[in-house]
Amino acid sequence: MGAPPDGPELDLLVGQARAGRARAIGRLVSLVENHDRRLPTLMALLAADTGRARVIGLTGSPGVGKSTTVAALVTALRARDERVAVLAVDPSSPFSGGALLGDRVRMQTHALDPQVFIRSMATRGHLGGLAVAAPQAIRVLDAAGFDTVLVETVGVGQSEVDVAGQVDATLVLLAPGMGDGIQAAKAGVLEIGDLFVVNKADRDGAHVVVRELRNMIALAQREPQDWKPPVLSTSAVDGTGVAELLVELDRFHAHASASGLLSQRRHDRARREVESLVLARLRAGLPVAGRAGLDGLAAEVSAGRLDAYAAADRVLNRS
Ligand SMILES: Nc1nc2c(ncn2[C@@H]2O[C@H](COP(=O)(O)OP(=O)(O)O)[C@@H](O)[C@H]2O)c(=O)[nH]1
Ligand SMILES: [Mg+2]
Repeated sequence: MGAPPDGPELDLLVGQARAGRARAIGRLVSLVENHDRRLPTLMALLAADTGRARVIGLTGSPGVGKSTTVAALVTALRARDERVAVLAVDPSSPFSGGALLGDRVRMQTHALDPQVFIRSMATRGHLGGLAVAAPQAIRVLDAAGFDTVLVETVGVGQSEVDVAGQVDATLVLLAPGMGDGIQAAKAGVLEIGDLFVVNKADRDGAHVVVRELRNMIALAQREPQDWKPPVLSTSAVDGTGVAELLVELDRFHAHASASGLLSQRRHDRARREVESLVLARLRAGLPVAGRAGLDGLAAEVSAGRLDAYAAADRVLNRS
């Protein structure tokens, strides 16, 4: 395969993105979002510049205060002179920007800061879904030289919206009076959180949620050398507890780097990404005859005249 005709334009964009130009970074994220055919070229150009950013995922039910916490963390990280990127991933929306517009308003104090990049991204319909789109977008931001990338996503516990597999550290947010607490823990949240934050500490019942979580975490089987997820309490609206949260995030990063957990996670992430690309390519490369015959085979299978394995073999021309 020769270079695409618009290769030079891509080179230019990558150069500008590396120099921190927001417009170029935004255009590269758009290429990811639109699964542009130049993505393989783009990823090849970026590869050597990746692996430096610290990627932190924030997850939790809608309304717990993820965006508010992101904004507060950006303020704290900027005070340390870090360059920060925010990626709000909306796995349900076919459009970017729409549902997350409110977040942009909340982020407006940062919108004029050239060292902060804020972007929302939709992933529905993406070839390979979140598993491919999020790591690619993160890679763009990483290569653009951001020290920290904050990834906000809705929902926990569902594989499709699970951000845990895409980031270096997962922050699970809960809030009192949200039906969270025990319920959230039951939904598999305890396993994915590296840090837990009970936000809206200014509200009644926050300390109860903190206590419940601490008890549940204490019960979990863990090796002595393993990381014990801290449970913090914040009031993101006024910044209470955010400095402590950052201290714990730093402590986790140091632990993960030293223990090999970070490289293990990055390895697993790369493996999943390659795997989903392989699967997407296999799906796209299905013989036309096989694809065309799918409905006919489905009819045979549903009528009980053929089993699904034999049908699959026929699609793959194995029988
Ligand atoms: N009382 C209180 N309200 C908060 C706090 N943090 C966020 N909120 C409010 O909760 C609502 C949802 O916050 P948002 O950050 O959009 O939640 P997200 O859906 O998880 O991103 C907004 O009205 C926030 O102003 C907090 O610490 N205390
Ligand atoms: Mg939000």
